Amino acid sequence: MLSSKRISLAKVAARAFITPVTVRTFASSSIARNVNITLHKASFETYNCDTPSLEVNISKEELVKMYHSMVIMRRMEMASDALYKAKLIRGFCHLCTGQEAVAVGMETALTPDDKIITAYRCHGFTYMRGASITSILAELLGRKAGISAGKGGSMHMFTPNFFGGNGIVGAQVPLGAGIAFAQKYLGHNASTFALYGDGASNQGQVFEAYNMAKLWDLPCVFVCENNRYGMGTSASRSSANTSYFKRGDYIPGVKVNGMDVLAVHQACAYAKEWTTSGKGPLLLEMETYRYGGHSMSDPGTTYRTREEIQHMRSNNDPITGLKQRLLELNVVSEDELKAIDKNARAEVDKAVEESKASPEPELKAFWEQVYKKEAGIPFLRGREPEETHHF
Ligand SMILES: Cc1ncc(C[n+]2csc(CCOP(=O)(O)OP(=O)(O)O)c2C)c(N)n1
Ligand SMILES: [Mg+2]
Repeated sequence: MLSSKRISLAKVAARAFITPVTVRTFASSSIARNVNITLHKASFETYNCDTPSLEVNISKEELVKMYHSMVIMRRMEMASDALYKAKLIRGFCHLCTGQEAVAVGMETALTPDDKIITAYRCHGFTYMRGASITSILAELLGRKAGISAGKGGSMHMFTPNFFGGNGIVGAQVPLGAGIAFAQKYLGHNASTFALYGDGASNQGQVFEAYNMAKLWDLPCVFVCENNRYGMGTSASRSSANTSYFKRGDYIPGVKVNGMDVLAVHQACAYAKEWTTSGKGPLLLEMETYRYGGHSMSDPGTTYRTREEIQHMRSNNDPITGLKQRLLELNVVSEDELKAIDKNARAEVDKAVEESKASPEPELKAFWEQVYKKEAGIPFLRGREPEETHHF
């Protein structure tokens, strides 16, 4: 199964402000623009449903675009890491390094009508939903060019079809069910993907959302991004049942190799088909791994070993995995991949400079976009009585 979106390399390059990358095999094999790939048997494990197809028919352009997106995401997070260490990003900063395949594989299976909601590990999803790198970095820097129109702060990452930056663990899950309710109520042929982590999975509200979603057969895909830890607590220390894909009880589920972008793509296409065909909700568990600590203030090495991290990096890295496939399939050459890597670095460097050059928002921005003007709210309380703002 393959997304209907076909994005040419020229478009990838246009978005990236770079010279178009030429893919060697295109010129010589225009008859075979698509490739067939058989995923590993262990890519999926199911609970009360069929297995998503292991056969992937996908265009070479889309494969290269997946690679490009993951490389950009990795670079963008590395840039955020550096900006944080330079004390230009302050407060909390949660990076998704290692988890790139989830955001990329999901987006390539969806259309813009589908909605995604997640918590604070949201930079990659924001990029995939169409935000520019500059708008994401400027948001983290608290600058005017930030995605939330200059409000600043590391937690707000909204685009019209994406709601990220929710800081209360698990609270976005019932909101996701609510968005799916609206889609069903309004007769939209689309789904909502509501993401949460292994740490959030034990929140009572997650189960309340499961219940309502099944009761009303909402087009909601509950996606547990199981990166094995919630802050410094391993999944097995927080969850009595770590088979997150089975925890919907009356909701079928699929466990997915979340380090393989194509497995994620297949599972999300399957989930979209499932939920929009009136079968009700579905649960996906993405088995993934974060290379860094929980946030920038956590070195991430006190509750797990360096060997574990190194093992995941060396054997399961989503970018290296796709790179190997691209080379084996003769879709691109090593040199072409190197050019993509180099251009991605230049693109992110440029975005860093642009976002740093953006001014800080004016103080009055703090009072804007809290309530709709039409709501007629007369004032907003500050931290202290004299800070109360009257509109
Ligand atoms: C209701 C609530 N309880 C506790 C916290 C503190 N907290 C922030 S992140 C986090 C861990 C969540 O882990 P997980 O859901 O696995 O997501 P990950 O950070 O691994 O992406 C906790 C406990 C919170 N933000 N909200
Ligand atoms: Mg986690």
